[in-house]
Amino acid sequence: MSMDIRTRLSAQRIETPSWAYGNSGTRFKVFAQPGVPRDPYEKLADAAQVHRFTGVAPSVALHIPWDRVDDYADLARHAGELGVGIGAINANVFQDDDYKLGSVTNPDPRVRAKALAHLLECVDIMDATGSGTLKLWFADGTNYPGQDDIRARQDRLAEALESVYHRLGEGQRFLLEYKLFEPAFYATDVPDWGTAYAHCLRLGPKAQVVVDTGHHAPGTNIEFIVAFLLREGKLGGFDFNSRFYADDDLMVGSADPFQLFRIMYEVVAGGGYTDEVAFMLDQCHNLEPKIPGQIRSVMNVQEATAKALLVDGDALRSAQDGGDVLQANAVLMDAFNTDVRPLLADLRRESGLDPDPMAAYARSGYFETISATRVGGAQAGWGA
Ligand code: RM4
Ligand code: MN
Repeated sequence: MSMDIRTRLSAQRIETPSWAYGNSGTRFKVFAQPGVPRDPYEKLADAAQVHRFTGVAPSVALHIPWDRVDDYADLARHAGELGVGIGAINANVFQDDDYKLGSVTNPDPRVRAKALAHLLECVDIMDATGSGTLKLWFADGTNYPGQDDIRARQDRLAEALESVYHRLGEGQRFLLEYKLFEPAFYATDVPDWGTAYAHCLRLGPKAQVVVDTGHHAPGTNIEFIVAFLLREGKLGGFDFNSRFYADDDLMVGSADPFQLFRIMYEVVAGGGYTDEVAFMLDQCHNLEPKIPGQIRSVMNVQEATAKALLVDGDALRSAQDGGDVLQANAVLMDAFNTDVRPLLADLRRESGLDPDPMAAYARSGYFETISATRVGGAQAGWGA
């Protein structure tokens, strides 16, 4: 195996989301877990554990207002002391009564102004934390035909995105996220990659699309979207998770490791395995413990990446050029069917980590400590 694969794997960076460490659940019930953080400082401490045992998760995405603090520079300092940094700032314009009929697409200009002010506040937080990425997901849409004017809502969206775009500073960008449906059940304002792409294209290079792997209709070929966006320079990053039915937010690589491999293959083949593309997790651990849930997820992304890097590009190209369908498919499957766990264990050993992050975390006693010390106060949750 080429040295190059090992170096590239060691350089991987996967961002974990602050909200994965808080309590979460379905619309029916949130099950509290012992030791769950009470504030953003404690969430960062948990995220630092994921980095400590995997070595490849050095940044943490924040969600505002879930992670609102008085002094963001202080929060960033705290992160630095823990050996991690602040990653993407996720705006939240979906949990205020005012947003019932939409945020930036709301027919009421007062509500639109309020939503825009929040998005701009998120850019201020980027300035204070040194974050380069703003992630925008809009729950906006309508439930009934005729409820609002579909085209007018696109105009309002475009106007807000333009204001945010012009507020971005040097080295800052926004990633526009799409989602097929939910909470809107009739017409979602940014339902698919094409809509997100069109808005980003009009604005310029600081606007890119983020692919949340749980946000498509069943059967959608996500790797095609990845290949297309990369080719156009518009793939800004991923929100990784797994789904069986809708936006399930399960651990990435758990439902369909083959799909994750196919996605990572297109990333690698399309030149997207760089710092320009953000590999973020967007997950909730409703049943399983959260820190090991994140560690497992990071490892799943590493495994898919290792397999993608193992694809023999020359053999693939010559099979493709020769029209050898079976051989081309076999080259890809050979890589997918390779057990990369020994390679990753070896790489961890080389960088001074335990080869088995799950076991090392379990042995560390961290869970016992937080369960015993984090008592009193309100546990963090997703605020739903
Ligand atoms: C949304 C979307 C966003 C995430 C929230 C919690 O469905 O995926 O990226 O921030 O959920
Ligand atoms: Mn997402």
